[in-house]
Amino acid sequence: MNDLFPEPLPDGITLLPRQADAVALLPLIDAIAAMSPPRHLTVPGGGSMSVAMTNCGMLGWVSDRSGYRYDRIDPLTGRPWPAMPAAFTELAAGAAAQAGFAGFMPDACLINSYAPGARMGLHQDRDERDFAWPIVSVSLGLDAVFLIGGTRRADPTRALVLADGAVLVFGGPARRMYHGVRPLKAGHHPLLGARRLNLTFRKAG
Ligand code: MD3
Ligand code: FE
Repeated sequence: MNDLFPEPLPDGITLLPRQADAVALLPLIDAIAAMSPPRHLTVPGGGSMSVAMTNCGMLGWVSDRSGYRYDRIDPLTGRPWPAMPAAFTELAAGAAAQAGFAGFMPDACLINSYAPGARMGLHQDRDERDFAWPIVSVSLGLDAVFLIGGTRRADPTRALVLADGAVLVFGGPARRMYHGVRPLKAGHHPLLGARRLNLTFRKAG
């Protein structure tokens, strides 16, 4: 259940509330951030994203003046991205299996860090090779308002609160839907402070 969206979820979205534990995941995220620090990527238009990003796994999502891509090398460090912890892979594969996607083996985990005011405009995720695999999202820390629309940018959107511990699986028709995140409101989370983290697990390559 959620406050803003009492109707059934759109086809292809599975919500697993309180499935992820920030206490267990935060030390793993901190270790990744110590090797590949979160940074505000430049977008092709020249601006910079309000969300700070890093990655773990064989592939990482990056953006610069030339466009978006997955890369084996962190452009900030010149080294491969930190390995994906087994606990991450298990969480993502377990959630995907519960949503009907047995055999999901993510090769990329994008870690998004939101401070108050950070947002993500409406977009589609289409840099991955095979859209038959879902994307698994894990939210930690402050609540965010997530917007999900249709397959066209102009389609109406609906709002869903992503709370600490929520795991969502976006597969089937939902995989191609436009989505975004409203500016994060100020607040305090006992572990994360004034921050929200979102992990998205992908089969990118
Ligand atoms: C629906 N992240 O990293 S997670 C992203 O909260 C992204 O940081 C948001 O959108 C965040 O690309 C939303 C939920 C999510 C992630 C990927 C999707 C929903 C999705 C891909 C397709 C459809
Ligand atoms: Fe996205």
